[in-house]
Amino acid sequence: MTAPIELISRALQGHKYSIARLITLFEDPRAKTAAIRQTVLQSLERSDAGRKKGRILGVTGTPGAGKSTLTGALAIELLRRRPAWRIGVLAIDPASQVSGGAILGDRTRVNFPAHENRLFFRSQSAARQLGGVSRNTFQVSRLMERLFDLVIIETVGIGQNEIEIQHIADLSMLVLQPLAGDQIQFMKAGIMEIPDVFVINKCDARREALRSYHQLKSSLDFIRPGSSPTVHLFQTSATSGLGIAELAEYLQKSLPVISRDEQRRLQLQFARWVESEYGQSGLRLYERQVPYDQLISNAAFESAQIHFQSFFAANFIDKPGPG
Ligand SMILES: Nc1nc2c(ncn2[C@@H]2O[C@H](COP(=O)(O)OP(=O)(O)OP(=O)(O)O)[C@@H](O)[C@H]2O)c(=O)[nH]1
Ligand SMILES: [Mg+2]
Repeated sequence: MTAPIELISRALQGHKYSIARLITLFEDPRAKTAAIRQTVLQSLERSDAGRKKGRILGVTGTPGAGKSTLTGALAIELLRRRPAWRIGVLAIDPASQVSGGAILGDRTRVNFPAHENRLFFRSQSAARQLGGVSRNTFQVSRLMERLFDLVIIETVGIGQNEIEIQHIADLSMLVLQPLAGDQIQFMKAGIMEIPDVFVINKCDARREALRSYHQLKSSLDFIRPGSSPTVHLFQTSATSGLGIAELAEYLQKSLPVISRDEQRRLQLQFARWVESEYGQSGLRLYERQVPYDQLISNAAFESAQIHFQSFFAANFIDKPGPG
């Protein structure tokens, strides 16, 4: 791989092929490729366009609830309201094959001219997935937030404890469909505690939708009493456009002002990375001797990866990690 300087400046201009190539670099979890990722992030930080970090919206929910369609509709509506924004969509694909942007674009039914560079799609295989995201989702999100004003991550349809997105996104949105009987399950899973925003999609089916709305509202009042001012509940139809403006209005106002605990997020994700690359023995080593608190500042996440690689090797000479 040649010096990525040109790639970076083209990516910052919205050139899709360059963005895709950079993302591929960030999908590689190995410590030995961390140096190049660090170079990329550092040059992004030095550039005016890349210095500002975009926000990350996590879209999760039951399979088939309309996450992709809603993501597409929201992206279009947000761009209509904020023409200067760039939006990157990262969809975690349950299928094991990695597909290009076109296929996802089709799936979301987003009708955007090919030369439109304010909207970018990427799908990521959920092979070796963890809680609805792929093991590389976090790494990729760190690149994408430098390239886009908003990154929307659509997770694989969630099950009982697949709420990993909460540790990556600034705001998590749970998409349900009317009368799916999801509510009871979510109560059990404790998943209702997580999302900042609840959406009942497919509200073109009016009667069922209304019933689900009230059911969810009373569940929330029960599980999260007194939470009404902070929990946001929307009814949408991604296909007819109903409620999309209200949801977009809320997101466009609230996303830019959310603050995040970056250090905590990086530390948690570093431990995740250690575990996925070096397994339990790596994790034990890390937990016994966490020397990384200082290192895992934003820019030095990759240095910490490089350092851990040799740290691990020194402790497990005859048991090298998969990296
Ligand atoms: N009636 C109606 N159908 C919808 C709506 N939103 C999505 N759909 C349809 O529901 C089906 C699933 O939509 P997707 O957007 O693929 O749902 P998803 O949650 O992304 O699905 P997975 O990623 O496969 O879990 C498609 O046939 C959509 O056309 C809606 O608001 N109303
Ligand atoms: Mg989908």
